[in-house]
Amino acid sequence: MVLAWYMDDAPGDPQQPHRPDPDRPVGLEQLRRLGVLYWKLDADKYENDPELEKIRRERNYSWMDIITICKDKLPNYEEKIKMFYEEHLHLDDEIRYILDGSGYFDVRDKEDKWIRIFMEKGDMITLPAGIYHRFTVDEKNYAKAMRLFVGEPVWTAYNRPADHFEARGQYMKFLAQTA
Ligand code: KMT
Ligand code: NI
Repeated sequence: MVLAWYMDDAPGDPQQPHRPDPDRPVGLEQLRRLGVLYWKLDADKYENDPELEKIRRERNYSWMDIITICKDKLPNYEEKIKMFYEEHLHLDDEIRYILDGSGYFDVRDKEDKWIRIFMEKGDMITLPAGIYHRFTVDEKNYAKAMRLFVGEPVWTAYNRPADHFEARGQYMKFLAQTA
């Protein structure tokens, strides 16, 4: 099961869980209503996995690469970590499959509250185009992820506010329909 919760408002290190007490869990169904899709796969066989191939084929996730997020492997680590954690949106879906390590994807709900999604080895997620989100590794400082795209990659992140984009308008429409 995916582990997700409403974040607490405590200041401090974003790489800590920020999981409130008492817990405020968020389920798959609620994520789905935000357009966030989730799969659990066997990351040990990502190089030859019929389940992964099926998802990629059905959803046209044709392009992929692998990024390792840790101090020693990622050039400009500190700068990139900071960038990933700026609230932003993309004009295409953000599709990530965690092959090793772990991290947090934070997404805004309909009331603009932060939902934190804990992603570890074997977790695959699609964040829809136009959703405001951010990413950080957790306190272990290590994540290896497959990045997938429908066709050619579109990397640009638009920091909030970015409400004038067509993709944002489309996403708001989607949210209104699933209310
Ligand atoms: C992004 O766009 O936020 C990222 O690529 C985060 C790193 S992938 C786990
Ligand atoms: Ni992003």
